[in-house]
Amino acid sequence: MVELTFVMVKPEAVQQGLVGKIITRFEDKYFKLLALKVVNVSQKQGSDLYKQHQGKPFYDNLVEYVQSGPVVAMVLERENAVEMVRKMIGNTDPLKADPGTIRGDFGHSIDHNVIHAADSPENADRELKIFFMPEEIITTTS
Ligand code: FUP
Repeated sequence: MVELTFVMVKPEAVQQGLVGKIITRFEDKYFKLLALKVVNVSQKQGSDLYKQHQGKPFYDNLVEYVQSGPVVAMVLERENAVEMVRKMIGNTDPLKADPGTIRGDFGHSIDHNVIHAADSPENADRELKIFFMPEEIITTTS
């Protein structure tokens, strides 16, 4: 089924100049780019994005970290987009992520792991709304 997903290149990866390489991987895999922006994440956006982790020991650092520099947020579309992106990014911990995955190739550590991607269509819909107004998402791509 054709679906949307939400992806965010994290601050350290933007700083390292990895945005182009990461977008190329998705373009090479036939994703359509429906929205793209560079964002300084607010406290509210950061805490909304990671609200399922509220109360966990790493939560405060996570929300602080995502605000530490610009991120690149995007909405991608293709068949089984959510599952495909999760495969392409690899395990949360770059040490466990396979080579060839984005985290496996570029990730530094579990808390500096290059990229965020929604883990279900429901979360994709929730997360993309934190960063994009409906009119910022292209609906006519063919
Ligand atoms: P993922 O969906 O692969 O990004 O992984 P999680 O939802 O489990 O974690 C979200 C973010 O929390 C990770 F990207 C990094 C951070 N995290 C930690 O810093 N420490 C942990 O032990 C687990 C996650």
